[in-house]
Amino acid sequence: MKEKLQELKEQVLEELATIQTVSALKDTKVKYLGKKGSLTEIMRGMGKLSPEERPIIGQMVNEIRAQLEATIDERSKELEKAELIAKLANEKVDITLPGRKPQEGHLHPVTLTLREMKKIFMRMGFDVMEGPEIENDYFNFEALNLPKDHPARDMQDTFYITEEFLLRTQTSPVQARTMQANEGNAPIRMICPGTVYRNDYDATHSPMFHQVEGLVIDKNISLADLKGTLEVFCKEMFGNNVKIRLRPSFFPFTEPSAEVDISCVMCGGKGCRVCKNSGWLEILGSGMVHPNVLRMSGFDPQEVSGFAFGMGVERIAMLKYGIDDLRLFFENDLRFIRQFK
Ligand code: 2NL
Repeated sequence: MKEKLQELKEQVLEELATIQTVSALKDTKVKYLGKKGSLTEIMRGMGKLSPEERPIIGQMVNEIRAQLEATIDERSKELEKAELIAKLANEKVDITLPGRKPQEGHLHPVTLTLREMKKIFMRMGFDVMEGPEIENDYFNFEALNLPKDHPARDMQDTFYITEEFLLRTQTSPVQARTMQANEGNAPIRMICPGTVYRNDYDATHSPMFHQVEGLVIDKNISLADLKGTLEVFCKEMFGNNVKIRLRPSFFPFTEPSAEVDISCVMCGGKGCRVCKNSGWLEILGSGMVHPNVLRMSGFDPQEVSGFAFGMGVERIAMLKYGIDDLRLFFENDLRFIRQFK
């Protein structure tokens, strides 16, 4: 028995010395020291020994087991270290290689245009006001001189939420709210930029789009103030060479009303495909605030007057950048969007 144990010990130590990998080492450990390992087998046979031999052999088995375990642990540390060194040598990282750049984002062309529009009006002393996108019937229509039976309230082009609430079709309700909050006190000089919703979808209409509306109320405000203000805006936006013209029009909330055209930014007014050979491009609607609108929001039309205007941000952006389909703004095709970096 003693010889057998001694032999086994020598055999294991020899084998351990030749092992080159951590996984082979694990296999060897199982082979000799595991539940079904050789040393364990020998211990099982101890029942056959005489009572005098049993403690001696038992002690020897324990010593050998301890020695082998210690040797295996030692080898294991050596091999792990060697394997790590080999791995580090193989997987060397070249820190001098150029890094991978994260893709840089930028502002959307509609945002760029909106910011520019706001800046121009802010320089002229306009306040910028915001309001809710879910409006009630009163502020979206009634307060703007659009009574219950007015065709512009047609279910076909408005997103109603209930009888009472709807997605605002314009940003003018913000102006009505501001007028009422001011309790009849002039002056008011404000713009309200924001998202608006109408049930329309084609190359020049989207169900969600953006508007900038403006309102000035004070004593002695005239059509000349309207024209001068909008001319400054158009020149700042499209360059000093643009001309503007006012065409009589109709809006329920202004009287008189006018559409404002600019000389075509593509051909300079000679006539081209973009302006359909007219030399002019329609860019906004405007007018003198209707006395009913002033009265409903607490201003006396005998005391003050005002002008107002409204324009689509996407339309301005299309003219500024020469884009012919408004839907491009919302399709999120990066080949289109990235051109505005
Ligand atoms: C257009 C026309 C317009 C207004 C908006 C307005 C607001 C108040 C009172 C009177 Cl509180 N008017 N806004 C006036 C004229 C035209 O927008 O074509 N927008 C895209």
